[in-house]
Amino acid sequence: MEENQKTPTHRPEPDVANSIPPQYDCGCLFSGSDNALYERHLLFDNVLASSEIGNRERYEAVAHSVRDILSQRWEKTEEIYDRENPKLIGYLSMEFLIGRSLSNNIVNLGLDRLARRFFHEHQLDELALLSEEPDAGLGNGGLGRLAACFLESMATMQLPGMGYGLRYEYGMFKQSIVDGWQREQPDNWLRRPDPWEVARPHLAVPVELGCSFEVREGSLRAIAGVPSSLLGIPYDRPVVGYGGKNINTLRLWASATPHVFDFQEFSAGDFVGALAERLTAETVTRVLYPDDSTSMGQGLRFVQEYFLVACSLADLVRRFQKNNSSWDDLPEKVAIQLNDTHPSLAVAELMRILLDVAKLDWERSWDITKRTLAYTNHTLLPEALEKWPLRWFELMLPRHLQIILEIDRRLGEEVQTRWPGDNGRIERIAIVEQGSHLVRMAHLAIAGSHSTNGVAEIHSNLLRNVTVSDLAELYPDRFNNKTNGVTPRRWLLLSNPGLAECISEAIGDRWKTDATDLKHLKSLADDSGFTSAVQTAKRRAKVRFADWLKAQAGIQVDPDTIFDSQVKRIHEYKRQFLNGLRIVALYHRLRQNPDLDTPPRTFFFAGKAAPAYHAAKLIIKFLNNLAATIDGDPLVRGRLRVVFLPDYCVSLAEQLIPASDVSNQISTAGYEASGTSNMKFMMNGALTIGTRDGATIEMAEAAGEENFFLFGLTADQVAKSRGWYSPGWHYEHEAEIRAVLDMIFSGEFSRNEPAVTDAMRNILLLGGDTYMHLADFTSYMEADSRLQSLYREPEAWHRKAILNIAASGRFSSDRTIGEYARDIWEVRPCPVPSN
Ligand code: 26V
Repeated sequence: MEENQKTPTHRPEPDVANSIPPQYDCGCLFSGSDNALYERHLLFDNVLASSEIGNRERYEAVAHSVRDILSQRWEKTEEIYDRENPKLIGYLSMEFLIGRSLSNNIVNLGLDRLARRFFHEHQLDELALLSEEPDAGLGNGGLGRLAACFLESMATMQLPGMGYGLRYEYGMFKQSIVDGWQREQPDNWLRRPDPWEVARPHLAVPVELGCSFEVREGSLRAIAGVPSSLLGIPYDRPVVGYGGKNINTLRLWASATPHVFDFQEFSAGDFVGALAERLTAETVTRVLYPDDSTSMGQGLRFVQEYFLVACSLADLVRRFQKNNSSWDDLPEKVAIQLNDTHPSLAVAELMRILLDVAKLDWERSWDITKRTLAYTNHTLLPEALEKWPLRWFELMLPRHLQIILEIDRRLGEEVQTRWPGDNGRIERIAIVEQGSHLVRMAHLAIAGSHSTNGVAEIHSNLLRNVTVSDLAELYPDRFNNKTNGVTPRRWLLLSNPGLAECISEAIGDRWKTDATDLKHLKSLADDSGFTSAVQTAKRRAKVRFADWLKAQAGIQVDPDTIFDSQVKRIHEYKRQFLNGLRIVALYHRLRQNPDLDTPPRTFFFAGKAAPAYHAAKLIIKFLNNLAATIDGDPLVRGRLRVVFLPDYCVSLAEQLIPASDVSNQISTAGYEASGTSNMKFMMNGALTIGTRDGATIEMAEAAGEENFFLFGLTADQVAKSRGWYSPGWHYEHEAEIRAVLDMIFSGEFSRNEPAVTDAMRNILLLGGDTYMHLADFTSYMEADSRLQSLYREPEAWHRKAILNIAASGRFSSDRTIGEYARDIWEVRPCPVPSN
């Protein structure tokens, strides 16, 4: 029964695994005949002499050919949605971390075999050609990548879903490492035309603001009292579902001025003024904020958020009105999901539309708004919970402010009726924070929607019981959990073809669209033939990664060592420092006892620090110093290696994750909402060493804790020991901690850089060790010893790896989306029939 309950009602149809979908006439792409798509694009798109054609041009020609093939189907999807008028999901997100599209679209269209043959016949270097595509890095990390996985799942499950985001001209910055420190370079990913985007200027949307702006010294300044407007130009990208049946749309908005085409103004003489205005308007979508916790001081970010909301709601309302007549039907026809509070101005914007445009009364408007919107929370960190100054609303969105104040007044009344005289509670629940005059965006999102969800069980519980407990008590029925997931198409089929094939040979390929099918691998965990096939696949992925790394970065690593990875944003709570302490301890042990028999290891780190987050940048510096010291010590050569991989991005993850033996998920318990790289590693047969935090708890439960290396304090223990925890105690009483810290503080890893050592001493010891590194150190080392012992028994190791893969099906984003569709959106699939 329980099983059934959890099974989503919407299952995608069985896949077409590598058969060409009948609806495509794609022979021409790869035929080599005169009018083949590829040849034509190659010859005519760039107007270049054939001697000047390089891999970039070849990439573009292949991408355009694939786009030609999918374009009819994309059109058709739109046509069917228009005709069938199903309930539509609008997924609003400030971030979509898409990565590359070409190989993903080829696989999802079922063209991979043909493509491989084509590359072979044309003697094209497939890897070199694919890597001509820049990553679409329109996101910081987990939240943005989740949005991309969700869109892919919706398309695969034939759910009518549309992603709405911003077309940042500059995505997530490029990271390089200079002298161990992070350097940031702008990511000009649109420098060359992007074959996947289609501009739709005829669908542009005007956005009205209560003030004007000028750009001065790089920042946007408001000019009070002079209303202005912007134009949102949509750029559409295809989201190809696996099997290529439904092709949904990701619509990204670019800002422009509505006046630039105003010839009146031109002929009136202010040509230069008009162009300057255009530059100011275009500033709004110029750049993604590269900070996943604190950009609250930035007015431009606030404008970006409103711009996304205004454009996307106008678009959704326009679509709705095309086929529907009564506003009361809006919640039956549109479900809007707010990806974190970033688009939560949607509450006020939808109210404005219903009150001022549709002329409905307050009660009706409020009811429709709540039933249409739903909100997902992705973090409990107080510094990442958005609050915006009331003053900015006054300046830019005066009408929205009126509406928010009225929502707040009524909310206060509701609390007063329910808990008369409980003024403390009214204050805690209020949308506008007393004293600070800040608008709490999470409160607005919770009050103005019918669903609030966290992204893993533990996170949803903490959200409900701690972070917003008063609101949860007021609206208990709104709160629910939706544990995250990742798409098995990109994260297994595409990135690990060797393992994918080995799985399909064993259990067929239904798992590609029903990942719960992976459970059939469980019975093969003791099958020596299958175990050795998995082992071979891992070994090949490691060699492939090592070759790739050598070619890309000139870094040489040994596939015969344990590949032990921690890849994610650099944050104190994620505790890359703790991993560093473990490595120092292992190094120290070898120095004390060179004859120690330990399996050789390579530790990989990758991740970006917010440019203004000094402690995070220090972590990067320390890890690079550690790498250099260990590299320079002949005593541990071939036994220990630390590699910091610069510029972590989706494409790098696709290479590294399949090759990893060990996944580190070691956040201070209670701080990581869910994690999603943990799931990708699990699907690829890495074993997890981690704390009981986020979705790792559910992953261990699914695979059996005996197949995980869990360690450390629980979230409960962390919270309870906050008051009396003392890192000094651990330093005094635990010999290995002291040895490790003394080694670091002695400057061993940072010669002539006392500032680095001092800062580390402050974070780990003198400053109180907020994230409790020292409390978990010893149990981390114990878990690591268990891991080392297991690695000496390859059969036992791969048995556990298989049991992990077998249990990873639950962490497919298809399962997550099925739950959203059933519990929150109440949407059904709208299949686009084959021709
Ligand atoms: C906050 C801000 C604030 C200001 C400007 C830019 C910005 C960008 C992002 C954020 C929130 C980041 C929250 C986030 O990424 N949370 C992660 O969400 C993942 C997907 O649910 C989850 O797996 C991770 O545990 C969680 O840290």
